[in-house]
Amino acid sequence: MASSQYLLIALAIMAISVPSISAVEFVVGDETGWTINFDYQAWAQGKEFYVGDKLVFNYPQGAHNVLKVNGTGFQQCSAPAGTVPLTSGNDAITLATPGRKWYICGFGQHCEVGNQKLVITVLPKVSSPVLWPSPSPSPSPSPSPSQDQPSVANISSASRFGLMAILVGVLGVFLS
Ligand SMILES: *[C@@H]1O[C@H](CO)[C@@H](O)[C@H](O)[C@H]1NC(C)=O
Ligand SMILES: [Cu+2]
Repeated sequence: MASSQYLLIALAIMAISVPSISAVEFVVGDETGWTINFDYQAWAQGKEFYVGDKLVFNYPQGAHNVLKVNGTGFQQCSAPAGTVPLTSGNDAITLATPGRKWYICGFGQHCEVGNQKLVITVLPKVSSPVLWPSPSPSPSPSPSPSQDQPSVANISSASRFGLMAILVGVLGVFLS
């Protein structure tokens, strides 16, 4: 029985560690893809985007594009001259930094009229595959662009702790 106990413990450790080291790929709009008249805010609702995760915009090439803009550009459905659009129809964007990210379609009135726009908030990467949540988020020497980052880190380590507690409980049932 000892070896199966080791296996269970190993599985529990993997289940705890994997979410923090693997990047998630989000297909924007899921099967609908990137198009007009879709509620991308509803799509983004309840999802947690972390640094290192990927957004994939799928659309028929030539029918749409993807422009990364700032908050003003998002509101006005405009991008500064010289903004290079993504046009492949299968555009993957790796979320490199935390904070608000805005994307619009630059075709015709797709953004203004078709509501083809997406805003998300990218959370800081969960620092390390830890078994035990660290008591405080790592101190950042530079001023952070968003004031809510420390509490976000706390929530994330709190949910990690919850996951760990569940797994320890399940493990206990197996081993009892
Ligand atoms: C944000 O985008 C707007 C509209 O495209 C542009 O005019 C403005 O310069 C941008 N602001 C910053 C801070 O980049
Ligand atoms: Cu479009």
